[in-house]
Amino acid sequence: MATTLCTYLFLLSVTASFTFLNLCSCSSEAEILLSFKASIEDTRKSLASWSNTSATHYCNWTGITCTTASVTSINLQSFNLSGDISSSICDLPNLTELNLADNLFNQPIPLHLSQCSSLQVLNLSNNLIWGTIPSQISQFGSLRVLDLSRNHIEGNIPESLGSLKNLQVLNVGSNLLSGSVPSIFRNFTKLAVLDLSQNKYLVSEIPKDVGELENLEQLLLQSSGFQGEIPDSFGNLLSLTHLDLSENNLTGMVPLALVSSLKNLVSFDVSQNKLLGPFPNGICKGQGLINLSLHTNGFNGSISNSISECKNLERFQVQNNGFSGDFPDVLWSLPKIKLIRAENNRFSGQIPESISGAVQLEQIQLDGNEFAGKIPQSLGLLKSLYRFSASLNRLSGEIPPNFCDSPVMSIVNLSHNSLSGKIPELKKCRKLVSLSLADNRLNGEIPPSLAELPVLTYLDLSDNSLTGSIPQGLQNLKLALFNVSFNQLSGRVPYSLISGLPASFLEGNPQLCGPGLPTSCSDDPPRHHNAALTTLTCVLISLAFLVGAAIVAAGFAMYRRRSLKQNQIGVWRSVFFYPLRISEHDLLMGMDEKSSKGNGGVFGKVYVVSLPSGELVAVKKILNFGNQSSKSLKLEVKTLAKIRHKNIVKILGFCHSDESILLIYEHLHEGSLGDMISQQNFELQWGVRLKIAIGVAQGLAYLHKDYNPHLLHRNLKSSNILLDSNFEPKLTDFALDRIVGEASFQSTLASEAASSCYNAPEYSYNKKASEQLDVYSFGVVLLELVSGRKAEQRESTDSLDIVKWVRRKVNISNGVLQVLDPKISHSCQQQMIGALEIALLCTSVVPEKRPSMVDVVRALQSLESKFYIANSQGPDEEHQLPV
Ligand SMILES: *[C@@H]1O[C@H](CO)[C@@H](O)[C@H](O)[C@H]1NC(C)=O
Ligand SMILES: *[C@@H]1O[C@H](CO)[C@@H](O)[C@H](O)[C@H]1NC(C)=O
Ligand SMILES: *[C@@H]1O[C@H](CO)[C@@H](O)[C@H](O)[C@H]1NC(C)=O
Ligand SMILES: *[C@@H]1O[C@H](CO)[C@@H](O)[C@H](O)[C@H]1NC(C)=O
Ligand SMILES: *[C@@H]1O[C@H](CO)[C@@H](O)[C@H](O)[C@H]1NC(C)=O
Ligand SMILES: *[C@@H]1O[C@H](CO)[C@@H](O)[C@H](O)[C@H]1NC(C)=O
Ligand SMILES: *[C@@H]1O[C@H](CO)[C@@H](O)[C@H](O)[C@H]1NC(C)=O
Ligand SMILES: *[C@@H]1O[C@H](CO)[C@@H](O)[C@H](O)[C@H]1NC(C)=O
Ligand SMILES: *[C@@H]1O[C@H](CO)[C@@H](O)[C@H](O)[C@H]1NC(C)=O
Ligand SMILES: CC(=O)N[C@H]1CO[C@H](CO)[C@@H](O)[C@@H]1O
Repeated sequence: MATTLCTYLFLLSVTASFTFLNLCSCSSEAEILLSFKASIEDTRKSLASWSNTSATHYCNWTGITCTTASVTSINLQSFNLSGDISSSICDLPNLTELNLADNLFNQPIPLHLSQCSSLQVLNLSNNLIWGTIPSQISQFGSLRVLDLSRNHIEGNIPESLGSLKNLQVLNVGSNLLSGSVPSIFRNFTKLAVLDLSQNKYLVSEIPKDVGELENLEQLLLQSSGFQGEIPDSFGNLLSLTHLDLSENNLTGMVPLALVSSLKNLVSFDVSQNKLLGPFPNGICKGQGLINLSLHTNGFNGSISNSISECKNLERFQVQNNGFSGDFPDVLWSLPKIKLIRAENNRFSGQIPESISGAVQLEQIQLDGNEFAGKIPQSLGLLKSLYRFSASLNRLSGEIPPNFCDSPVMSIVNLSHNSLSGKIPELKKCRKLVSLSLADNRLNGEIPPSLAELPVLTYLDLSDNSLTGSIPQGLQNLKLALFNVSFNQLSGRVPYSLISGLPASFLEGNPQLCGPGLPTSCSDDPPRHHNAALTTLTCVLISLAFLVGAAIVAAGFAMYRRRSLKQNQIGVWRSVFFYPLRISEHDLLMGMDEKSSKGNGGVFGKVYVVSLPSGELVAVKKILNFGNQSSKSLKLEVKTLAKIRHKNIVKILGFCHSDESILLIYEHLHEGSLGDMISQQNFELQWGVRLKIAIGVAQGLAYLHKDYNPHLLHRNLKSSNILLDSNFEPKLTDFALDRIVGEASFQSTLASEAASSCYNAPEYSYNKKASEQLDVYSFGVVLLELVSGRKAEQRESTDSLDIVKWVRRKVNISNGVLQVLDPKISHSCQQQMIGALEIALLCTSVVPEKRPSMVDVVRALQSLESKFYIANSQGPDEEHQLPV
C-alpha cells in the first residue's frame, strides 16, 4: 500500500517505452507534427506526448484527432503555448481543423496557414495576435470558420475579407479594429455567425449588405462604435436568432421591416443607443407591412392578433434609448419570454392582464417611462418572476393583493408612481429582499405581515399617506434600510428602529414619538419590560442552541472515531502532484485530534501533518459522497491542483477511499485572516490590509477569468484566506463543488451556512453558482478589513451582520467615519473610504450592479497608487455611496 502511484506510473512508462519503441518510426505525419512542435514554446510541457520516443501512436498524442490514421484535427487550446506557428503543419494533407485558442502566440495573423489545402476551421481566439488584417487574407478562401476574436488586431477591415465566401462563422470581436466597416458581406451567402463586437475604435455605419445574409443566425455588433440608423435591409435576416446591437451610437427609428426578421429570434438587444420613436406596431404579430398599413388606416380589427410570432423570444432589451409610443402589447404574453428591459425610455401603454401568458417571465424592468393604468392582477400568476421594477412611471389604482405571489419574487420597486389604496398583506413573498413603494398615494396602515417576510432587507415606504403606528414586529427583521419618512404615522417607534436607523428615515411624521425624536411618548415604562423579555428569550434560545449543538457534536465525534477506524482498513488510492514521500498509512496515522485545526469549515476538518522531511502539510478531510467515479474525481482534483497563483493555496495531492477524500494542501503557519480579525486586539496597518484585499481580489480574478477552465470559489470568507509571513493572502477551500459534486456541495452548504452573511441575498432563492456570488463574498471580506469588525457577530445580541450594519451607518451623516476602523490613523481615511465604496458596490443587492473581480483589482490598485498623495480635504459628508 505504501507504493505511490507515481512510482507505479514510472515503472509502467519505462516498460512501455521499451515495448513500443519501434512502432512509431513509421509515418511522416509524426515527423510533420514534431517539426511543428519544434518551433513552439511549450513551458508547461503540455505536448510531452508528442515525441519520437513516445509509446503512443501520434494519433493518440495530445490534441490530435485522426481519421483513418491521417491527422484531420489539431486542438491545442489553453496550453499556454507561445513561439511560432510554423507552416510545416500544412504538410498534413488532411488537416481540416486547427484550434490554437487561449494560448500566448504573439505574432501577426499567420497568413502562411493558407497553404493548408484542406483547412476549414482556424481558431486563434484569445492569443496575443497583433497587426492589421492584410489584404492577402483572401488567401484563406476555403475556410468555413475563422475566429480571430480577443486579440490585438488593429487597423481597418480590408475589402478583400469579402472574398472568403465559404465562411459560416466570422469572429473578429474584441480587437482594436478601427475605421469604417466596408460593404463586403454580399457574397457571404453561408454566413451564420458574424461577430464584430467590442471593437471600440470602429466608427462606422452598419453596412447595408449585412441585411442580405439570409442564413445569418447571430449578428453581434455590440459595443463597437456603430452609428447611423439600423438599415431597412435587416428585414431580410430571416434566420436571425440573436441580435445584439447594444452600446453603440445608433440613431433613428427601428425600421418597420425588421419586424419580419424577428420570427426566430431568441434574444433582441438594442439597449444603450440613441434610438427613438415608436416601436414597429406589427412586431411579433405575424403580419407584414400590408396588414400594418391597414391598421394605420383605421382597420384595427382582430387580424393583427391572430398569429403571434416570436414564439422563441426569451430576452427583449431596449433600455436606455429614446423610444416612445405604446410598448408592443404582444411582448407581454410570449410563451418563452424571460426578460423584458425597457427602462429609461418614454414608452406608454399599460401592462395588460394577458401577461399571464408569459409563464416564463423572470425579470421586468420598466423604470423611468410613461406606463399608466393599473398593475395587472395576473402578475401574481407568474411563478418565475423575481424582479419587477416599474418606478418613475404613471401607474395608478390599487396594488393587487396577489402582486407578489411569485414564490421567488425578490425585488419590487414601484416607487414614484400614483398608486393608491392600502398596501396589501404580503404573506407569500417569502423571498422578498427589497420593497420600494416610495412616493405614491398609499394610505392605511403598514401591514404587520411585513414583519413575517424572513429576508426583507430594504423597505422604503416614504412619501405616502400611511397612518397608524409602525408594527412592533418590524424590529425582528434585520433591515438595512427602513424609510417611512413623510407619512402620517403616529405612536411609539419600536426601540431598535430608533437606535439603529438614521433619524431622517422617520422624519415628516410629527406624531411619531420615542427617545431621540422631537416628541417623546406620554406613557414611558413599557420599554424596560420589553427589553427584559427580549433578553430572557435570547438567553433561553441560546441555551437551547448550546445544548443542541453539544449533542450534535458528541454524536459527530463518535461517528468520526468509528469512520476513521474503518478508513484505516479501507482501500486508499492516491495521487501526488508533488514529491511528498509519504504513504496513505502515514498520512492517516498523522491525522488525529492533536493535529486537527479549529473547526475546519463546512466541508470537513483540517489536520496538520508532518512529512518525514519535517515539512508540514495541511490535510482536509471531506466526506466522499461517491458522486464521481475515481477517474473523474482524479481529473477534477488535477484541474484544481494545476492552479499556480501566488494568492491561491497549492494542492499537493490527494487520497481517496470510498468514504472520504483527503486533500493535501501546502501549510501556512500564520493562520487565516478570519482568526486574525477575531482576536480581541486585532491591529493591522491599513497598507497591509489593502495589500491583503488586492491579493484576495487577484486570486479570485485569476480563478474567474484567467484560469482555464474558469472556476468559482463559492465559499469565500475570511477564515478561508490564509496569510503567509509577509501577509500575502492565499485562498483555500476553493471550488470544492468540483470535488464533491454540485448536489452534495449545495446540500452541505445549505445545511451549515444558509444564513452566512457572506452569501449574497439572491442566494436564498437562486442557488445557481455565479461570479457575482463570489464578488459579494469578497465585498464582505473587504468590509471586514475596512471596519476591523468580524462579519458575523455571533456572540452579540445585536446580531446584525456586517453588510447591514455598514449600510445603516453610511446612511447617517458622518456615519461613514463611524464605519472605518478607529484603530487606523486618520491619514488613511480617504483610501479607506475608497475601499468602502468598492465594498459597497460588491455587496450591492442587485447582482448586475456588482463589478467584476478584474475591475475590483484595478480599482484597489489605483487606491494603492494614491497611497502617498496627501489629501488635505476632509471626507465629504454628502458622499454618494452606492446602494
Ligand atoms: C527524435 O527527434 C530528435 C529531435 O527531434 C532527433 O534528434 C532524434 O534523432 C529523433 N530520434 C529518432 C529515433 O527518430
Ligand atoms: C490510441 O489509444 C487507444 C487506447 O489507449 C488504443 O485502443 C488505440 O489503438 C490507440 N490508437 C492508435 C492509433 O494507436
Ligand atoms: C503561462 O505563461 C505565462 C508566461 O509565459 C506565465 O507567466 C504563466 O504563469 C503561465 N500560466 C500557466 C498556467 O502555466
Ligand atoms: C488524406 O489525403 C490524401 C491525399 O490528399 C488522400 O489520398 C486521402 O484519401 C486522405 N485521407 C482521408 C482520411 O481523408
Ligand atoms: C474558438 O475557441 C474558443 C475558445 O475555446 C471558443 O470559445 C470559440 O467558440 C471557438 N470558436 C469557434 C468559432 O468555434
Ligand atoms: C463577390 O463575388 C464576386 C464574384 O466572385 C466579385 O466580383 C465581387 O467583388 C464580390 N463582392 C464582394 C463585396 O467582395
Ligand atoms: C458616441 O458618439 C460620441 C460622439 O459622437 C462619442 O463621444 C461616444 O464615445 C460614442 N459612444 C460610443 C458608445 O461609441
Ligand atoms: C378600433 O379602435 C378603436 C379605439 O381603440 C375602437 O373604439 C374601435 O372599436 C376599434 N375598431 C374595431 C373594428 O375593432
Ligand atoms: C427604486 O427606484 C428608484 C427610482 O428609480 C431608485 O432611485 C431606487 O434606488 C430604487 N430602489 C431600489 C431598492 O432599487
Ligand atoms: C396575420 C394576418 O392576418 N396576415 C394577413 C396579412 O395580409 C395578407 C395579405 O393580405 C394575408 O394573407 C395574411 O393572412
